[in-house]
Amino acid sequence: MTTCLIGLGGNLGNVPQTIVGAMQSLSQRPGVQVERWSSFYQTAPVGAAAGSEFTNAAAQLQTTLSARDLLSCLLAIENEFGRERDVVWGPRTLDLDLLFFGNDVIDDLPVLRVPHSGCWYRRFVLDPLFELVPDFVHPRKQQSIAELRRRILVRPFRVEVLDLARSVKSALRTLQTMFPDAELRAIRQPDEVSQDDQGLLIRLDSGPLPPWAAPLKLRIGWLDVSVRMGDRRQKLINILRSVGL
Ligand code: PH2
Ligand code: MG
Ligand code: MG
Repeated sequence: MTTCLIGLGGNLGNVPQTIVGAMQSLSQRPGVQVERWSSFYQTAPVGAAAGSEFTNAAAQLQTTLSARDLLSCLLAIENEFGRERDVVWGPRTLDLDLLFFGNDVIDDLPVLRVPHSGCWYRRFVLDPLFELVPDFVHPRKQQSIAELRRRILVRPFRVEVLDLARSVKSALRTLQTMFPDAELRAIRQPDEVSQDDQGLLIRLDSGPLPPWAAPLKLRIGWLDVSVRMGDRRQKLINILRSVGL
């Protein structure tokens, strides 16, 4: 038996009713028991095409399935409740994300990353999880849900963007006015990186890291996102919104 945590969300139709229906459907699957779920949270939509306000929740399950089989099961239930996949990060009736599968770290499967890559800095994931399992320790970050949540509640919230291509500085200036509770900085050299683990340290481009930056990857607040040039601004906005800024 493995204890799992899943994130639930949606913003089309009667989402609370859909979530309850999805939990019932999940309980009826062989090898899956739904133990409990959180209350429902109304959350601001993250993403330019995300649509209207979301309802989010989290649930705790026990399963004898593998992570991969549980994921297939979650996808089947999304489909059962009318999920359509035409727009990436678009409005949806139901999204079921596998957040944690016991203490497993799975990153060798292209379709399945556990723990879920966004779960440690997204307010709409951490608030419901905090209600269910405040002391559960993120097996990669080695911090509890309560600690991860407290990190993103700090204001001003510091965000350092590793700007190796020297291209984000002007974008950061306009974003700073949109996000007065954030403290945005572009970082280009080792001595500009702050020493503590507050806030987020983000790299938007992929490719090799300079030797001085490679050790920083171990930092709790490190977030590596590879995006095309034109998408950087929107990606940053999405990250800042998911932190709750
Ligand atoms: N899920 C998304 C995109 N944006 N915004 C909120 N508030 N809640 C979500 O669950 C959510 C979102 C993609 O999965
Ligand atoms: Mg999701
Ligand atoms: Mg999903």
